[in-house]
Amino acid sequence: MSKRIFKMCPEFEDIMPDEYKELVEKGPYGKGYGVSDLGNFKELIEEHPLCAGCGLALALRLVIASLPVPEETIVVGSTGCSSLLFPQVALHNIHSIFGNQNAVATGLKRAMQLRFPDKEKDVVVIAGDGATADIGLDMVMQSWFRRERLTTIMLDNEAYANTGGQESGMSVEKKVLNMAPTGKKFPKICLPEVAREAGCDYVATVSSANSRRIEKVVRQAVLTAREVGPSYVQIFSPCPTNYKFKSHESVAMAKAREKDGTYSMVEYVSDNARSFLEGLKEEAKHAKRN
Ligand SMILES: Cc1ncc(C[n+]2csc(CCOP(=O)(O)OP(=O)(O)O)c2C)c(N)n1
Ligand SMILES: [Mg+2]
Repeated sequence: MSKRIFKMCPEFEDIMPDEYKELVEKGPYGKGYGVSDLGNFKELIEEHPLCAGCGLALALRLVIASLPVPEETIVVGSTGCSSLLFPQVALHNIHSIFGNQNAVATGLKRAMQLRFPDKEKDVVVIAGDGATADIGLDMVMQSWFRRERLTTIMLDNEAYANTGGQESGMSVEKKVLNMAPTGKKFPKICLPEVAREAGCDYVATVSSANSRRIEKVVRQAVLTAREVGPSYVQIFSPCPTNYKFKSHESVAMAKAREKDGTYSMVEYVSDNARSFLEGLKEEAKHAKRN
């Protein structure tokens, strides 16, 4: 199996920027890296186009470091702030039209199963709250009902951030945003509960300030999708630009919302997923002992 998922076209080598070459050479592939290894590999080009203090950029870096097998993973993204980042990450990724991400991921996963019947190819959707909970909700929920073997990760900045701050279903009640001047009229959608009821075998929420929990839940979600059924992870990713706080306050903001319970941290695991994940833990313990 090739551990190098990105290759530079030799004809372009002399014109590609140095940091892109570095991304190809020092990507996170094949070494079993985790979040504590961030800084020892290159997952993202430094001069990415997101705002200073963007909680979503931090979340994405942590997700990349948490994928169980990045070299065998394909990320399906959608329009929004994260789509500006994807061309610059060291992962196979595909952009889908806003809202279509779980439909595109379904086709991709099925094609991968046909093309590589002896390999596990993890297909992971990473999209914003608008793409997941509003405009793409139909495709997202239908993929859960159909029990597609996908992991859906929402980067929840509680707004349509990329288009200047409209409210999304995930915005908090009464919140006034640049383009929601009278304040939101209904509460935040409880998508984790919707995911559980729609048949996801593993559901978890986490904040971008909690790197260890991101590592744990992303791994469990991807492995559950591989072996059991659909999984959903929702990552609170504070947005300094639209929620109007200072860029250096982003991590504190995530921690505060986690602590005061205004962003609830939940984990729902089906019986099948629980016995599968417990089996994995037992195997790991056994491997450590021997
Ligand atoms: C089919 C379609 N509808 C609408 C848009 C406009 N649009 C681009 S990004 C965006 C908002 C994205 O919000 P979200 O998914 O929360 O991502 P964020 O930018 O907040 O990360 C919208 C409405 C589009 N590009 N394509
Ligand atoms: Mg958003």
